[in-house]
Amino acid sequence: MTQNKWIPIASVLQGELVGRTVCIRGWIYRRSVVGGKAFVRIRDSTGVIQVVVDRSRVGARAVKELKDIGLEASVEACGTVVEQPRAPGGYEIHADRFNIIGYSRDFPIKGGEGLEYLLDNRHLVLRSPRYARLMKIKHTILRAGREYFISNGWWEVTPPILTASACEGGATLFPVKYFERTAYLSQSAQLYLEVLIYSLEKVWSLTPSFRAEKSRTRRHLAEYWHLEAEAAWYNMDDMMRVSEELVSYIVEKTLEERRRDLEEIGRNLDTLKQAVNTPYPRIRYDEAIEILQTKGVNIEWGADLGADEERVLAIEFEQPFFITHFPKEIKSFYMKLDPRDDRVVLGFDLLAPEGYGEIIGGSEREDDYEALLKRIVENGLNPEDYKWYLDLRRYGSVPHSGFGLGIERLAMWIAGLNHIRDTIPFPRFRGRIYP
Ligand code: NSS
Repeated sequence: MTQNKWIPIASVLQGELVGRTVCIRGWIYRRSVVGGKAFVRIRDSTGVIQVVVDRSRVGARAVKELKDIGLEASVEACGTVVEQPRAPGGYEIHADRFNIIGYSRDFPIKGGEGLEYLLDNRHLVLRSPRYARLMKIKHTILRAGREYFISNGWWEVTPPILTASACEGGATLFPVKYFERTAYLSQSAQLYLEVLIYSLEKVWSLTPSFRAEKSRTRRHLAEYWHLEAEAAWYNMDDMMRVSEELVSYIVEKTLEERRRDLEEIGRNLDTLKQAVNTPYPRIRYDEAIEILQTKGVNIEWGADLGADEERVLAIEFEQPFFITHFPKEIKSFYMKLDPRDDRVVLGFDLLAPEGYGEIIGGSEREDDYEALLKRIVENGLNPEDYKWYLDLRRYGSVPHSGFGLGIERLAMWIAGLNHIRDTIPFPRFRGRIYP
Protein backbone atom coordinates (compact mmCIF):
# COMPACT_ATOMS: atom_id res chain seq x y z
CA MET A 1 0.00 0.00 0.00
CA THR A 2 1.43 3.32 -0.96
CA GLN A 3 1.18 6.30 1.32
CA ASN A 4 -0.92 8.40 -1.08
CA LYS A 5 -3.75 5.88 -1.21
CA TRP A 6 -5.16 7.56 1.91
CA ILE A 7 -6.78 10.89 1.41
CA PRO A 8 -7.61 13.56 3.98
CA ILE A 9 -11.23 13.63 5.13
CA ALA A 10 -11.42 17.34 4.29
CA SER A 11 -10.86 16.60 0.63
CA VAL A 12 -13.83 14.20 0.61
CA LEU A 13 -15.97 16.92 2.20
CA GLN A 14 -15.15 19.28 -0.66
CA GLY A 15 -17.63 17.30 -2.73
CA GLU A 16 -15.69 16.71 -5.90
CA LEU A 17 -15.23 13.00 -5.29
CA VAL A 18 -18.90 11.96 -5.38
CA GLY A 19 -19.22 8.51 -6.98
CA ARG A 20 -15.51 7.77 -6.62
CA THR A 21 -13.92 5.15 -4.40
CA VAL A 22 -11.69 6.61 -1.69
CA CYS A 23 -9.75 5.35 1.31
CA ILE A 24 -9.52 7.22 4.58
CA ARG A 25 -8.10 6.50 8.00
CA GLY A 26 -8.50 8.03 11.41
CA TRP A 27 -10.26 7.53 14.73
CA ILE A 28 -13.85 6.73 15.64
CA TYR A 29 -15.47 9.88 16.91
CA ARG A 30 -19.10 8.69 17.19
CA ARG A 31 -20.89 5.58 16.07
CA SER A 32 -24.29 3.95 16.19
CA VAL A 33 -25.42 0.56 14.99
CA VAL A 34 -28.92 0.18 13.62
CA GLY A 35 -29.91 -3.26 12.41
CA GLY A 36 -27.30 -4.48 10.01
CA LYS A 37 -25.77 -1.07 9.49
CA ALA A 38 -23.18 0.88 11.45
CA PHE A 39 -22.90 4.66 11.10
CA VAL A 40 -19.38 5.54 12.09
CA ARG A 41 -18.12 9.10 12.28
CA ILE A 42 -14.42 9.08 11.66
CA ARG A 43 -12.13 12.00 12.34
CA ASP A 44 -8.64 12.73 11.14
CA SER A 45 -6.62 15.92 11.52
CA THR A 46 -8.65 17.58 8.77
CA GLY A 47 -12.30 16.82 9.59
CA VAL A 48 -15.05 14.35 10.45
CA ILE A 49 -17.00 12.20 7.99
CA GLN A 50 -19.69 9.57 8.34
CA VAL A 51 -18.90 6.10 7.05
CA VAL A 52 -21.77 3.67 6.54
CA VAL A 53 -20.73 0.09 7.18
CA ASP A 54 -23.41 -2.23 5.82
CA ARG A 55 -23.42 -5.95 6.58
CA SER A 56 -24.40 -6.72 3.02
CA ARG A 57 -21.26 -5.02 1.67
CA VAL A 58 -18.57 -5.61 4.28
CA GLY A 59 -19.76 -8.75 6.03
CA ALA A 60 -21.39 -9.35 9.39
CA ARG A 61 -18.12 -9.46 11.33
CA ALA A 62 -17.18 -5.83 10.81
CA VAL A 63 -20.63 -4.64 11.86
CA LYS A 64 -20.64 -6.87 14.92
CA GLU A 65 -17.18 -5.60 15.91
CA LEU A 66 -18.35 -2.04 15.55
CA LYS A 67 -21.14 -2.70 18.00
CA ASP A 68 -18.65 -3.59 20.72
CA ILE A 69 -15.76 -1.34 19.85
CA GLY A 70 -15.13 1.80 21.86
CA LEU A 71 -14.78 5.37 20.72
CA GLU A 72 -11.33 6.46 19.56
CA ALA A 73 -10.35 3.13 18.02
CA SER A 74 -8.16 3.76 14.98
CA VAL A 75 -9.61 2.49 11.72
CA GLU A 76 -9.27 2.56 7.97
CA ALA A 77 -12.07 2.46 5.45
CA CYS A 78 -12.45 2.39 1.69
CA GLY A 79 -15.72 3.00 -0.13
CA THR A 80 -17.81 5.14 -2.42
CA VAL A 81 -18.43 8.84 -1.74
CA VAL A 82 -22.14 9.69 -1.66
CA GLU A 83 -23.89 13.03 -1.25
CA GLN A 84 -25.98 12.90 1.93
CA PRO A 85 -27.56 16.11 3.21
CA ARG A 86 -28.36 14.46 6.56
CA ALA A 87 -24.73 13.57 7.28
CA PRO A 88 -22.48 16.14 8.98
CA GLY A 89 -20.56 17.91 6.23
CA GLY A 90 -23.04 16.77 3.57
CA TYR A 91 -21.21 13.65 2.34
CA GLU A 92 -20.69 10.10 3.52
CA ILE A 93 -18.71 7.07 2.48
CA HIS A 94 -20.40 3.73 1.84
CA ALA A 95 -17.72 1.28 2.87
CA ASP A 96 -16.55 -1.70 0.85
CA ARG A 97 -13.72 -2.39 3.27
CA PHE A 98 -13.40 -1.53 6.92
CA ASN A 99 -10.49 -2.43 9.21
CA ILE A 100 -9.77 -1.77 12.83
CA ILE A 101 -6.12 -0.88 13.36
CA GLY A 102 -5.97 -0.12 17.08
CA TYR A 103 -8.67 -1.19 19.52
CA SER A 104 -9.99 1.20 22.15
CA ARG A 105 -12.03 -0.08 25.07
CA ASP A 106 -13.83 2.15 27.54
CA PHE A 107 -12.41 5.44 26.34
CA PRO A 108 -12.52 7.44 29.58
CA ILE A 109 -14.00 10.65 28.11
CA LYS A 110 -17.70 10.24 27.53
CA GLY A 111 -18.91 13.83 27.92
CA GLY A 112 -20.07 15.70 30.99
CA GLU A 113 -16.93 15.13 33.09
CA GLY A 114 -15.65 17.82 35.47
CA LEU A 115 -12.70 20.13 34.93
CA GLU A 116 -10.14 18.37 37.15
CA TYR A 117 -10.96 14.99 35.62
CA LEU A 118 -10.52 16.44 32.14
CA LEU A 119 -7.18 17.98 33.10
CA ASP A 120 -6.07 14.59 34.47
CA ASN A 121 -6.98 13.09 31.11
CA ARG A 122 -5.61 15.91 29.02
CA HIS A 123 -3.56 13.45 26.91
CA LEU A 124 -6.87 12.03 25.63
CA VAL A 125 -9.06 15.15 25.74
CA LEU A 126 -6.74 16.85 23.24
CA ARG A 127 -8.12 14.55 20.54
CA SER A 128 -11.44 16.37 20.41
CA PRO A 129 -12.13 18.43 17.28
CA ARG A 130 -12.46 21.54 19.42
CA TYR A 131 -8.88 21.24 20.68
CA ALA A 132 -7.68 20.46 17.19
CA ARG A 133 -9.23 23.72 16.04
CA LEU A 134 -7.68 25.65 18.92
CA MET A 135 -4.26 24.20 18.17
CA LYS A 136 -4.61 25.12 14.50
CA ILE A 137 -5.56 28.67 15.46
CA LYS A 138 -2.45 28.83 17.64
CA HIS A 139 -0.33 27.47 14.79
CA THR A 140 -1.51 30.29 12.55
CA ILE A 141 -0.93 32.91 15.26
CA LEU A 142 2.65 31.66 15.74
CA ARG A 143 3.29 31.45 12.02
CA ALA A 144 1.97 34.94 11.35
CA GLY A 145 3.98 36.37 14.24
CA ARG A 146 7.21 34.92 12.88
CA GLU A 147 6.31 35.96 9.37
CA TYR A 148 5.74 39.58 10.44
CA PHE A 149 9.26 39.92 11.84
CA ILE A 150 11.01 37.97 9.09
CA SER A 151 9.36 39.92 6.30
CA ASN A 152 10.11 43.26 7.95
CA GLY A 153 13.85 42.70 8.27
CA TRP A 154 14.19 41.70 11.95
CA TRP A 155 16.80 39.10 12.98
CA GLU A 156 15.69 36.02 14.88
CA VAL A 157 17.97 35.19 17.81
CA THR A 158 18.16 32.47 20.47
CA PRO A 159 18.40 33.78 24.04
CA PRO A 160 18.95 31.37 26.95
CA ILE A 161 16.24 29.86 29.15
CA LEU A 162 18.54 29.24 32.14
CA THR A 163 19.41 32.65 33.52
CA ALA A 164 21.33 34.10 36.42
CA SER A 165 19.13 37.07 37.35
CA ALA A 166 15.60 38.45 37.23
CA CYS A 167 14.12 40.53 34.43
CA GLU A 168 10.63 40.99 35.85
CA GLY A 169 11.17 40.93 39.60
CA GLY A 170 11.99 38.21 42.10
CA ALA A 171 8.44 37.38 43.17
CA THR A 172 7.69 35.22 40.13
CA LEU A 173 11.12 33.62 39.63
CA PHE A 174 11.43 29.84 39.30
CA PRO A 175 14.70 28.66 40.86
CA VAL A 176 16.42 25.58 39.42
CA LYS A 177 19.40 23.69 40.71
CA TYR A 178 22.23 24.52 38.34
CA PHE A 179 25.30 22.43 39.22
CA GLU A 180 26.67 24.00 42.41
CA ARG A 181 24.48 27.08 42.33
CA THR A 182 20.95 28.31 41.76
CA ALA A 183 19.79 29.57 38.39
CA TYR A 184 16.35 30.75 37.28
CA LEU A 185 14.05 29.93 34.40
CA SER A 186 13.77 32.94 32.11
CA GLN A 187 10.87 35.35 32.65
CA SER A 188 11.73 37.27 29.51
CA ALA A 189 14.47 37.33 26.88
CA GLN A 190 14.58 41.11 27.02
CA LEU A 191 17.90 41.68 28.74
CA TYR A 192 19.63 39.34 26.26
CA LEU A 193 17.86 40.90 23.29
CA GLU A 194 19.20 44.25 24.48
CA VAL A 195 22.72 42.81 24.22
CA LEU A 196 22.10 41.63 20.68
CA ILE A 197 20.82 44.92 19.24
CA TYR A 198 24.42 46.17 19.37
CA SER A 199 25.28 43.73 16.60
CA LEU A 200 21.95 43.25 14.79
CA GLU A 201 19.91 46.39 15.64
CA LYS A 202 16.45 44.79 15.19
CA VAL A 203 16.02 41.40 16.87
CA TRP A 204 13.19 39.09 17.94
CA SER A 205 12.78 35.75 19.65
CA LEU A 206 10.02 33.27 20.44
CA THR A 207 10.76 31.32 23.60
CA PRO A 208 9.06 29.81 26.61
CA SER A 209 8.88 32.19 29.58
CA PHE A 210 8.24 31.16 33.14
CA ARG A 211 6.40 32.89 35.95
CA ALA A 212 5.88 31.40 39.39
CA GLU A 213 2.46 33.04 39.69
CA LYS A 214 1.16 32.48 43.19
CA SER A 215 -2.51 32.24 42.34
CA ARG A 216 -4.42 30.41 39.66
CA THR A 217 -6.23 32.97 37.51
CA ARG A 218 -7.96 32.82 34.16
CA ARG A 219 -5.06 34.49 32.39
CA HIS A 220 -1.86 33.37 34.09
CA LEU A 221 0.24 30.35 33.19
CA ALA A 222 3.46 29.26 34.88
CA GLU A 223 4.93 28.52 31.44
CA TYR A 224 3.93 30.48 28.35
CA TRP A 225 5.26 31.38 24.91
CA HIS A 226 6.74 34.81 24.64
CA LEU A 227 7.25 36.68 21.37
CA GLU A 228 9.68 39.53 22.04
CA ALA A 229 11.26 42.28 20.00
CA GLU A 230 13.99 44.83 20.67
CA ALA A 231 15.39 47.53 18.39
CA ALA A 232 18.18 50.09 18.52
CA TRP A 233 17.21 53.69 17.71
CA TYR A 234 13.48 53.05 18.32
CA ASN A 235 11.62 55.26 20.77
CA MET A 236 8.42 54.33 22.55
CA ASP A 237 6.17 55.55 19.72
CA ASP A 238 8.13 53.58 17.13
CA MET A 239 7.77 50.45 19.22
CA MET A 240 4.05 50.97 19.78
CA ARG A 241 3.64 51.11 16.02
CA VAL A 242 5.48 47.81 15.65
CA SER A 243 3.23 46.25 18.33
CA GLU A 244 0.01 47.31 16.66
CA GLU A 245 1.19 46.29 13.19
CA LEU A 246 2.18 42.89 14.55
CA VAL A 247 -1.16 42.29 16.28
CA SER A 248 -3.12 43.56 13.31
CA TYR A 249 -1.15 41.29 10.97
CA ILE A 250 -1.68 38.23 13.16
CA VAL A 251 -5.42 38.90 13.47
CA GLU A 252 -5.75 39.46 9.73
CA LYS A 253 -3.95 36.19 8.86
CA THR A 254 -5.95 34.24 11.43
CA LEU A 255 -9.22 35.60 10.05
CA GLU A 256 -8.07 34.69 6.56
CA GLU A 257 -6.80 31.20 7.24
CA ARG A 258 -8.78 30.02 10.25
CA ARG A 259 -12.19 31.61 9.68
CA ARG A 260 -13.96 28.26 9.67
CA ASP A 261 -12.22 27.11 12.88
CA LEU A 262 -13.05 30.38 14.60
CA GLU A 263 -16.69 30.13 13.56
CA GLU A 264 -16.95 26.51 14.65
CA ILE A 265 -15.72 27.31 18.14
CA GLY A 266 -18.27 30.11 18.36
CA ARG A 267 -16.08 33.21 17.97
CA ASN A 268 -17.88 36.42 17.00
CA LEU A 269 -15.84 37.66 14.06
CA ASP A 270 -17.34 41.15 13.81
CA THR A 271 -15.49 42.44 16.86
CA LEU A 272 -12.32 40.63 15.91
CA LYS A 273 -12.30 42.23 12.46
CA GLN A 274 -11.97 45.67 14.02
CA ALA A 275 -8.51 44.74 15.29
CA VAL A 276 -7.21 44.66 11.73
CA ASN A 277 -7.52 48.46 11.48
CA THR A 278 -4.69 50.51 12.94
CA PRO A 279 -3.70 52.77 14.65
CA TYR A 280 -5.15 51.53 17.92
CA PRO A 281 -6.44 54.07 20.48
CA ARG A 282 -3.92 55.34 23.03
CA ILE A 283 -4.68 56.56 26.54
CA ARG A 284 -2.34 57.59 29.32
CA TYR A 285 -2.38 55.94 32.73
CA ASP A 286 -3.81 59.22 34.17
CA GLU A 287 -6.80 58.93 31.84
CA ALA A 288 -7.24 55.25 32.64
CA ILE A 289 -7.50 56.15 36.33
CA GLU A 290 -10.08 58.86 35.55
CA ILE A 291 -12.17 56.47 33.45
CA LEU A 292 -12.06 53.88 36.23
CA GLN A 293 -13.06 56.46 38.85
CA THR A 294 -16.02 57.67 36.78
CA LYS A 295 -17.06 54.00 36.47
CA GLY A 296 -17.13 53.80 40.24
CA VAL A 297 -13.94 51.77 40.68
CA ASN A 298 -12.18 52.58 43.92
CA ILE A 299 -8.66 53.35 42.69
CA GLU A 300 -6.12 56.13 43.24
CA TRP A 301 -3.27 57.40 41.07
CA GLY A 302 -0.24 55.20 41.72
CA ALA A 303 -2.05 51.87 42.01
CA ASP A 304 -1.34 49.03 39.59
CA LEU A 305 -4.09 47.97 37.24
CA GLY A 306 -5.12 44.41 38.03
CA ALA A 307 -7.25 42.05 35.98
CA ASP A 308 -10.48 43.60 37.32
CA GLU A 309 -9.50 47.17 36.44
CA GLU A 310 -8.25 46.05 33.03
CA ARG A 311 -11.55 44.30 32.39
CA VAL A 312 -13.52 47.47 33.15
CA LEU A 313 -11.32 49.46 30.75
CA ALA A 314 -11.25 46.75 28.10
CA ILE A 315 -15.06 46.75 27.89
CA GLU A 316 -14.91 50.44 26.90
CA PHE A 317 -13.00 49.67 23.70
CA GLU A 318 -13.86 47.78 20.55
CA GLN A 319 -10.26 47.65 19.34
CA PRO A 320 -7.06 46.78 21.15
CA PHE A 321 -5.80 49.92 22.91
CA PHE A 322 -2.64 51.21 24.58
CA ILE A 323 -2.15 52.51 28.09
CA THR A 324 1.06 54.51 28.47
CA HIS A 325 3.07 56.53 31.03
CA PHE A 326 2.58 54.41 34.16
CA PRO A 327 3.94 55.50 37.54
CA LYS A 328 7.51 54.20 37.81
CA GLU A 329 6.79 52.42 41.11
CA ILE A 330 4.53 49.86 39.41
CA LYS A 331 6.81 49.14 36.45
CA SER A 332 10.17 47.43 35.95
CA PHE A 333 13.58 48.95 36.69
CA TYR A 334 14.70 49.05 33.05
CA MET A 335 12.01 51.44 31.80
CA LYS A 336 13.14 54.94 30.88
CA LEU A 337 11.63 57.77 32.90
CA ASP A 338 9.67 60.36 30.97
CA PRO A 339 12.02 63.39 30.70
CA ARG A 340 8.93 65.67 30.94
CA ASP A 341 7.61 64.03 34.13
CA ASP A 342 9.95 61.70 35.97
CA ARG A 343 7.16 60.23 38.09
CA VAL A 344 6.15 58.15 35.08
CA VAL A 345 7.91 55.80 32.65
CA LEU A 346 7.97 55.62 28.86
CA GLY A 347 6.22 52.28 29.07
CA PHE A 348 3.15 50.88 27.37
CA ASP A 349 0.73 47.99 27.69
CA LEU A 350 -1.48 46.86 24.83
CA LEU A 351 -4.84 45.62 26.04
CA ALA A 352 -7.24 43.43 24.08
CA PRO A 353 -10.87 44.62 23.98
CA GLU A 354 -14.03 42.73 25.00
CA GLY A 355 -12.77 42.60 28.58
CA TYR A 356 -9.58 40.60 27.84
CA GLY A 357 -6.88 43.00 29.03
CA GLU A 358 -3.10 43.00 28.70
CA ILE A 359 -1.51 41.09 25.83
CA ILE A 360 1.70 43.11 25.38
CA GLY A 361 4.05 44.94 27.73
CA GLY A 362 6.81 47.16 26.38
CA SER A 363 8.85 50.30 26.88
CA GLU A 364 11.69 52.54 25.90
CA ARG A 365 14.72 51.37 27.93
CA GLU A 366 16.85 53.46 30.27
CA ASP A 367 20.01 53.99 28.21
CA ASP A 368 21.99 56.19 30.63
CA TYR A 369 24.44 54.38 32.92
CA GLU A 370 23.93 56.49 36.05
CA ALA A 371 20.16 56.65 35.71
CA LEU A 372 19.92 52.87 35.24
CA LEU A 373 22.21 52.19 38.19
CA LYS A 374 19.99 54.42 40.33
CA ARG A 375 16.85 52.53 39.22
CA ILE A 376 18.49 49.16 39.95
CA VAL A 377 19.36 50.28 43.48
CA GLU A 378 15.93 51.89 44.05
CA ASN A 379 14.33 48.58 43.07
CA GLY A 380 16.35 46.72 45.69
CA LEU A 381 18.36 44.80 43.09
CA ASN A 382 22.05 44.03 43.36
CA PRO A 383 24.08 46.03 40.78
CA GLU A 384 26.65 43.20 40.73
CA ASP A 385 24.02 40.92 39.16
CA TYR A 386 23.46 43.45 36.39
CA LYS A 387 27.05 44.39 35.65
CA TRP A 388 26.89 43.06 32.09
CA TYR A 389 23.57 44.79 31.52
CA LEU A 390 24.98 48.08 32.81
CA ASP A 391 28.01 47.64 30.50
CA LEU A 392 25.68 48.12 27.53
CA ARG A 393 25.26 51.72 28.76
CA ARG A 394 29.05 52.19 29.08
CA TYR A 395 30.07 51.21 25.58
CA GLY A 396 28.20 53.01 22.84
CA SER A 397 24.76 53.22 24.44
CA VAL A 398 21.87 53.99 22.10
CA PRO A 399 18.21 54.83 22.60
CA HIS A 400 16.24 51.60 22.22
CA SER A 401 12.88 50.02 22.92
CA GLY A 402 11.18 46.66 22.95
CA PHE A 403 8.16 44.66 23.97
CA GLY A 404 6.91 41.17 24.82
CA LEU A 405 3.71 39.58 23.56
CA GLY A 406 2.14 36.68 25.47
CA ILE A 407 1.10 34.22 22.74
CA GLU A 408 -1.50 32.47 24.91
CA ARG A 409 -3.00 35.80 26.02
CA LEU A 410 -3.35 36.74 22.38
CA ALA A 411 -4.76 33.32 21.47
CA MET A 412 -7.26 33.52 24.34
CA TRP A 413 -8.67 36.75 22.99
CA ILE A 414 -8.55 35.78 19.29
CA ALA A 415 -10.35 32.52 20.04
CA GLY A 416 -12.72 34.26 22.47
CA LEU A 417 -12.02 31.85 25.37
CA ASN A 418 -12.80 32.63 28.97
CA HIS A 419 -9.77 30.77 30.30
CA ILE A 420 -6.15 30.69 29.15
CA ARG A 421 -5.70 26.96 29.78
CA ASP A 422 -7.26 25.92 26.48
CA THR A 423 -4.76 27.94 24.44
CA ILE A 424 -1.96 25.52 25.31
CA PRO A 425 -2.06 21.72 25.10
CA PHE A 426 -0.28 21.07 28.40
CA PRO A 427 -1.07 24.03 30.70
CA ARG A 428 1.17 24.62 33.70
CA PHE A 429 -0.34 26.20 36.81
CA ARG A 430 0.46 26.25 40.46
CA GLY A 431 -0.42 22.84 41.88
CA ARG A 432 -0.46 20.97 38.56
CA ILE A 433 2.24 19.73 36.20
CA TYR A 434 0.52 16.82 34.49
CA PRO A 435 0.92 15.23 32.05
O1 NSS B 1 5.97 41.07 32.18
S1 NSS B 1 5.62 41.56 30.87
O2 NSS B 1 4.54 42.51 30.82
N1 NSS B 1 6.87 42.26 30.16
C1 NSS B 1 8.05 41.63 29.98
O3 NSS B 1 8.29 40.49 30.33
C2 NSS B 1 9.07 42.42 29.18
N2 NSS B 1 10.41 42.07 29.70
C3 NSS B 1 8.92 42.04 27.72
C4 NSS B 1 9.84 42.82 26.82
O4 NSS B 1 9.79 44.03 26.83
N3 NSS B 1 10.67 42.15 26.05
O5 NSS B 1 5.20 40.31 30.01
C5 NSS B 1 4.93 40.49 28.64
C6 NSS B 1 3.69 39.74 28.26
C7 NSS B 1 2.44 40.21 28.98
O6 NSS B 1 1.90 41.36 28.35
C8 NSS B 1 1.53 39.02 28.85
O7 NSS B 1 0.93 38.99 27.56
C9 NSS B 1 2.50 37.86 28.94
O8 NSS B 1 3.78 38.37 28.62
N4 NSS B 1 2.52 37.27 30.28
C10 NSS B 1 1.91 36.12 30.59
N5 NSS B 1 1.16 35.26 29.85
C11 NSS B 1 0.68 34.17 30.46
N6 NSS B 1 0.89 33.86 31.76
C12 NSS B 1 1.63 34.69 32.52
N7 NSS B 1 1.86 34.36 33.81
C13 NSS B 1 2.17 35.87 31.94
N8 NSS B 1 2.94 36.88 32.41
C14 NSS B 1 3.14 37.71 31.38
